[in-house]
Amino acid sequence: MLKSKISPSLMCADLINIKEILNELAKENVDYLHIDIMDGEFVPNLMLSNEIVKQFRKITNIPYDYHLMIKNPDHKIDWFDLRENDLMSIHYEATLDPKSVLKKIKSKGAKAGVALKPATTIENISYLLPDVDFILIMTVNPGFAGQKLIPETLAKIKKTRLFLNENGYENIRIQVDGNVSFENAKKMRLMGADIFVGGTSSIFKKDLSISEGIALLREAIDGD
Ligand code: S6P
Ligand code: MG
Repeated sequence: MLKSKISPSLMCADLINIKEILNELAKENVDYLHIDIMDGEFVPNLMLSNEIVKQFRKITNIPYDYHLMIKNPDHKIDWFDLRENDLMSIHYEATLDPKSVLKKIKSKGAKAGVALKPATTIENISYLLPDVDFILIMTVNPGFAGQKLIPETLAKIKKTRLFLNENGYENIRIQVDGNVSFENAKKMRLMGADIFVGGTSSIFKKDLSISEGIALLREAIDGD
């Protein structure tokens, strides 16, 4: 099993206090900052802008994990402050030519991911695998935080992990995003997920501190 990584979802953070939050996340050694970029077209919502998150680089060195929920990302990759060690995923459903967008992301030294809505399967994207570093399995419909897990997506994680292993892609990671609660994270890990996006159901859960949320998430993923 690949080593687990955690990626707090900044759209769920209290943005008024972003400086303190980023410092706290650095202290907790989180692996990435999950940055949801939405365009109001691919999903019915608008979220974090590339210009705003560019500013956050002044106060954090944590690599970014961009999740682009935008139509036709093809000519938009250059808009982003994309650095080596960052992750960037694009949705399979958002472009006619995902392969060339993935190649473009990799050409910048970042890791390229293909994100799948709940209805998209590993078979749909098998031709992309040579150009993919990770697969983002959405476990809710993209667009909003605070939703309920779509239970069928758990079996999809397992099916995807098996497909990857059987076809020589053991090193492709599986990221999960959407209602990654402590309880669900444990199940997702058992199914083969290794990058966990933490939102309102874990790291930014009401009535828990960030460090408590992270400790509980880590325990759920890698504890006994
Ligand atoms: C949703 C977005 C996600 C959310 C995250 C929220 O479209 O891609 O990254 O921020 O899922 O987590 P939670 O625990 O509130 O579902
Ligand atoms: Mg996301």
